[in-house]
Amino acid sequence: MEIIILKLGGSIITEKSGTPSFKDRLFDQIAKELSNLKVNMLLVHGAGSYGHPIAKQYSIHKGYSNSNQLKGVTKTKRSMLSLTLKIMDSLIRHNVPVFPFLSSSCMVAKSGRLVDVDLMPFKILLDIGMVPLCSGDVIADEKTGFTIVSGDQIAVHLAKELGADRVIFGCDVDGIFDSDPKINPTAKLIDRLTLDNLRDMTFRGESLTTDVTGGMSGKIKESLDFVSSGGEVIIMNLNKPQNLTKLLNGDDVQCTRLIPK
Ligand code: IP8
Repeated sequence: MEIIILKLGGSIITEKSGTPSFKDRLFDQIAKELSNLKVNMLLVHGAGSYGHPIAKQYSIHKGYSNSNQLKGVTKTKRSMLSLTLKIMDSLIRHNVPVFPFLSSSCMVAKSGRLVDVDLMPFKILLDIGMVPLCSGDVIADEKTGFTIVSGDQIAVHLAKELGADRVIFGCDVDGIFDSDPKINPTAKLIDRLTLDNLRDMTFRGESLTTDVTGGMSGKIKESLDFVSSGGEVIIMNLNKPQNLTKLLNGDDVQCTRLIPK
């Protein structure tokens, strides 16, 4: 059966600004949709307000430099765990057979890039119909002691290693626009981007749109290899009810597809 990796962006599951807050009503809708899907699904969630502010406060993304950071690592991990639990609770309410993974327990990085990921448990559990759930996380790093690995990097890495057909990035915007849709009401959604378009955009260092944060160009950089080896990456809006269901049913959905040619 087809394997799909769904990245639940931090902006979809949390209120990004302010104190950590989970968008429970929206996520319940998503969980309901997930419960009806007939695909092998692996979920990776982002951090939003549960991870980035604390990580920044303690410079965790810069690696180990002093022992004061250790408290920040622990606090970030605790906060991320509490977010994972909220996601699990909603999935359980909707009878999704979720199986949580702590990324830091099965993944190691070197200078911020994943180098060692234990795939076996993911494979076994996917095979019997469970829905693995992991997240962007603070993980051990061979060079820097610890690092932050984004859910985007994890999603694409797992897709490559597990032979997934598609990675779907669930965001709070329809996809990639030709300008900032929040500033420019005539901004147009780009429905398809080929590898050539993508490399060009990434390597010129363009901000693809200003509204979708640096996170959008990170998704693209992470996706290049996967797309060039034949995988499909879709950036779509999970704020719109039934969008995911429609997409997976092959219906027409506003989104951006990253494709080889
Ligand atoms: O929100 C970041 O994951 P992301 C993880 O997917 C932490 O970039 C702990 C900040």
